[in-house]
Amino acid sequence: PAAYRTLDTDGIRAFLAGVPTLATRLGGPAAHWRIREVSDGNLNNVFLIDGPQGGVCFKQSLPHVRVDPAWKMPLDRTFYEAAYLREIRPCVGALTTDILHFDPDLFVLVVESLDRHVVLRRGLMAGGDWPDAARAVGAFVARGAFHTSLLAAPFEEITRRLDVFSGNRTLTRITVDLVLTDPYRDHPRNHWISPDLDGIAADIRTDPHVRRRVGAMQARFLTCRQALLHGDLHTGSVMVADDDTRVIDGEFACPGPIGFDCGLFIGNLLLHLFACGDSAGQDRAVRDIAQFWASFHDTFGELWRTATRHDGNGDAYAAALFRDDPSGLQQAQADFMRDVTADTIAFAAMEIIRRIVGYAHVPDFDTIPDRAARAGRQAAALALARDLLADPDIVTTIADLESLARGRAR
Ligand code: SR1
Ligand code: MG
Repeated sequence: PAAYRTLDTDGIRAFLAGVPTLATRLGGPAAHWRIREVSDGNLNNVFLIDGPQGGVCFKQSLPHVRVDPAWKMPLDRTFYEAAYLREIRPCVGALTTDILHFDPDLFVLVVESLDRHVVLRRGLMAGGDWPDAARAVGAFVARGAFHTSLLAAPFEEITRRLDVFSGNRTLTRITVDLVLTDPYRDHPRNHWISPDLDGIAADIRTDPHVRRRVGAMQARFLTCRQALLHGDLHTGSVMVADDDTRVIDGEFACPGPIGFDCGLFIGNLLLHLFACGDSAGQDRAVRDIAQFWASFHDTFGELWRTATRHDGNGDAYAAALFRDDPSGLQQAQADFMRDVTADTIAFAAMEIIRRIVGYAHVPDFDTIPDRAARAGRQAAALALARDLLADPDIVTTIADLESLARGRAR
């Protein structure tokens, strides 16, 4: 758009001063506002602004990938992030941030500032422990997924919403390429730390069972419009304080299978488990996987039971079928969760693979100084991911996944 320009700190100051609600929130004269760049992700510019009365977080799309200016990209991602926040905030409350302003010409999104929080990934890498965080993320996924699924509301309402997010093609293309495809083909975007990984990377690419499963998961991601997904739920998309957890960065929001969000989160906890050298940290990662899953599973199940009891008007698993048949409902829920679990395990495996041999790696591994040790732990994580994809029966529950991973990471 003609009006678009990337704002520098002076531009940000003038922009915020021109939006009365934001200027009031910050307070005082604009010249006194402190503006700090905190861009951490691959895509956007992010700044925190503090004034005498309060703070805001300013995020702007760039016409390219932030970490690779040669990789051009449309600007619409903050539009979808703003739309996602508007949809999801009523379902998840303070498990995400409040949207304060969106500018459709500059593709600027302003949300509440979380300056007393840290990024969960960075906190875990520093050896920190947030015992309630994984449970909160599990509740976030359950509430967001349930309320945007056909279990919660008539298909007209649900599909109208999902259709909007089907338009998020720019970032869905990134996911299709970077997460679901590139690691399984020769591609210049792929890279890895050491020739020690050449063998396992080739194994993953050539194993016919892996290929078949990856193909099926590509189809599942693109055709199973089960709910509105966050779409990039790694540990860098979660901010934590001692008494608070928030899921941020919903720019990849799209319709899809619920197990995609679960798989990305669990996949990143598994990456941390393999990267983490100490046994206490590994135990915490396993605990977090267990708590995330229990919270997701129980919250989703309870929302579903409550909706059925109160004659909820979802068009799938309609209340009329199960209102007087609690054991039938229990069986239907078990069937549904079995599918979500299988998706979760497969997408977790694919997240592990793409974060080690694909384009976008994770600092959990990147900061291990000894390259041989790093490659050794990465090879163990890749071997687990390959086995999970090659044989769906190797692990069928999240509890089995935890013990297999814990054993392999020793
Ligand atoms: C070019 S974007 C690379 C990755 O960063 C984002 O956070 C997503 O995970 C994406 O796959
Ligand atoms: Mg992000």
